[in-house]
Amino acid sequence: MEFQNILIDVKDGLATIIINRPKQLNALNKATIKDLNKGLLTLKEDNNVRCIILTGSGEKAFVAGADIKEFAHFGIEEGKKLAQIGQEKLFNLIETFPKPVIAAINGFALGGGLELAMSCHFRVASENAKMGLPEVSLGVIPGYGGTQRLPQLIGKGKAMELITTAKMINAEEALQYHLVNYVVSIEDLLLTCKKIATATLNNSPKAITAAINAVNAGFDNSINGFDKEIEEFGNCFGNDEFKEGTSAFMEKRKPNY
Ligand code: DAK
Repeated sequence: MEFQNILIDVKDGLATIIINRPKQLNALNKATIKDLNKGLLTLKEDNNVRCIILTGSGEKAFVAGADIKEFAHFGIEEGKKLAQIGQEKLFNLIETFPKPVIAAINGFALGGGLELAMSCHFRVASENAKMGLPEVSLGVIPGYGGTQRLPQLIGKGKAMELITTAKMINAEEALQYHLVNYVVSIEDLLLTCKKIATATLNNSPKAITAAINAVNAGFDNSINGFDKEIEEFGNCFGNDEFKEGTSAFMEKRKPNY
């Protein structure tokens, strides 16, 4: 797969997507959002890929925000339209992705960059990482889901503080707030993510998708999460991977999904 702004490496069931605009600290412009959308849709259909790691190139930034130079001249309608398109084509696509998506935060994750990391299923940060939603310092608010996902992850009070002060936090603070699951050295970041990803590879891909759907339902006001869990749980009984998983247990062997 060839893209202008991202690199994709697929190996042993695991895809690593690298946002590759290091000179602009991997700022998210429209072209990068388009590349990410296309790349993710391709990986969604690829049965050889079961888990995805998303990171930024270099050791300085995951993504330093939406590309300020690109949206500086926008009007009201343009802003609304782009927020909606971006949310649908990238941020919601990742959140509802049927395979686990892990953000490897390798430096600055600001504004749209933190929003991108928050749309992933979970996050691991390097010790040098800095995170924040500085949008109000630029006269806008987080427009790629940040006002919703930050409170979901760290609670309303802390989220209000971070959003209204536009303050950056370091990796240790992010760990304390449960914004990231682990903090490791920059050298160990991808290795740690790969270890976690590998642990998912032994499990039923269909059950993992069902679990992602059920967890997400709990954060969607239009759905009863418990009802969704019952539905997804029931559906598992009709699929071949459930039969394989239970047969393997009884035959004292590893399942082959
Ligand atoms: N956009 C464009 N270019 C960026 C950028 C960004 N967000 N962040 C950094 N760069 C570029 C810099 O302009 C510089 O390019 P040159 O001047 O060399 O050409 C290069 O990356 C290196 O940056 P610095 O020289 O500034 O590097 P430093 O180490 O001195 O500082 C920094 C690193 C991360 C502290 C600093 O670069 C910085 O403050 N960056 C901006 C952080 C930020 O405010 N991010 C944006 C948050 S607001 C929307 C939806 C969502 C949003 C907007 C619209 N719509 C739907 C319309 C979201 C907005 C945001 O994300």
